[in-house]
Amino acid sequence: HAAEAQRTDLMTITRHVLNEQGRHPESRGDFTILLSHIVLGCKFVASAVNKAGLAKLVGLAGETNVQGEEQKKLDVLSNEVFVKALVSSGRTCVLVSEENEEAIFVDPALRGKYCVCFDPLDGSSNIDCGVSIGTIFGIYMIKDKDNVTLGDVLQPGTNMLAAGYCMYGSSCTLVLSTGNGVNGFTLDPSLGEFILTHPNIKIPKKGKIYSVNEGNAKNWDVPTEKYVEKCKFPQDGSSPKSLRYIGSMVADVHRTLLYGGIFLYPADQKSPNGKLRVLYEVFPMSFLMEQAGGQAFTGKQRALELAPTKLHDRSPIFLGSYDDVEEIKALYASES
Ligand code: AHM
Ligand code: MG
Repeated sequence: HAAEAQRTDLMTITRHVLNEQGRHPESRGDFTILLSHIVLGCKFVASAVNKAGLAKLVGLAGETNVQGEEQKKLDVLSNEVFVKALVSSGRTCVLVSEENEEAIFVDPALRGKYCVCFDPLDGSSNIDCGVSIGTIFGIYMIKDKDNVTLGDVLQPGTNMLAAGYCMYGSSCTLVLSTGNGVNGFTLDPSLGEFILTHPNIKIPKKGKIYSVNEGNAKNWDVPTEKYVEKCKFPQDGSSPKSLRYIGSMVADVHRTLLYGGIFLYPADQKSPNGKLRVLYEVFPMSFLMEQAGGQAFTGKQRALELAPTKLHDRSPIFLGSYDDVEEIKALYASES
């Protein structure tokens, strides 16, 4: 009976969010409309990513293809699609994208109450070899949409209303939290719909995997160095952890969420604030981790409590299983 129900009673992402928002009837319609525009962007990017190799047959990025059309780079194209989808939803007043130096203030006639911070296509180094890449987004509510300023965008992550990512991998998976747990949806290409496949994701309390660009080790600080040493040569009789590093934050975080473990992009002598950007990389992923029962730490504080001062601020980040992040917190505490 359950299998039959699964096949005929499809829990699409729209249906799921409408159910969840039942608690807030006043915002129900607006958030659902906003989300459906984000989902549209994700479907477009999924389809473009699938054809990325084939696109080379008709023309390379920056060149003109046989139809005489300019070929846009995938990340530039994805950004245009998301910006247009979000603006046309009529539910946003300000957008922050990794691809745009400045915040985008939406035309007053099209303004709604939401602010969306996003990285339209993260993991750029993996595009040309067909390895998983993704889109990351975080959503805030703006108090006064008619007088929105840059200051409204630079909020701590604790004010975030919803966050998610979409991974373009061996399947296309969208993971979302509206502050009430984490759910995963897989794109059914034959339906063009995201279907609930991973309800109520909880990250294992402790993991067996660590994920870091170890090529930066010579520039690490002492706690990071000690932590990774512990992963490889545990002194408590436990087995060493496995190392997995894809180099796409979405894919590395997705694995961490499902299998447990820790993902780190620490500070180093060359990049004292690490590499990952607070508003559209660190915050959304930290929000999801906490919602799944894990933790996210910067080396100094709870990641969501950071107060960004600039749009493209960076921060070191350690996120994943509760117990694994506790260990890194202890190492930083003993350092100071
Ligand atoms: P990008 O925005 O240029 O794609 O960089 C972000 C990516 C993340 O997806 C990933 O976690 C990280 O950069 C990997 O960096 P590195 O190549 O330094 O290990
Ligand atoms: Mg990025």
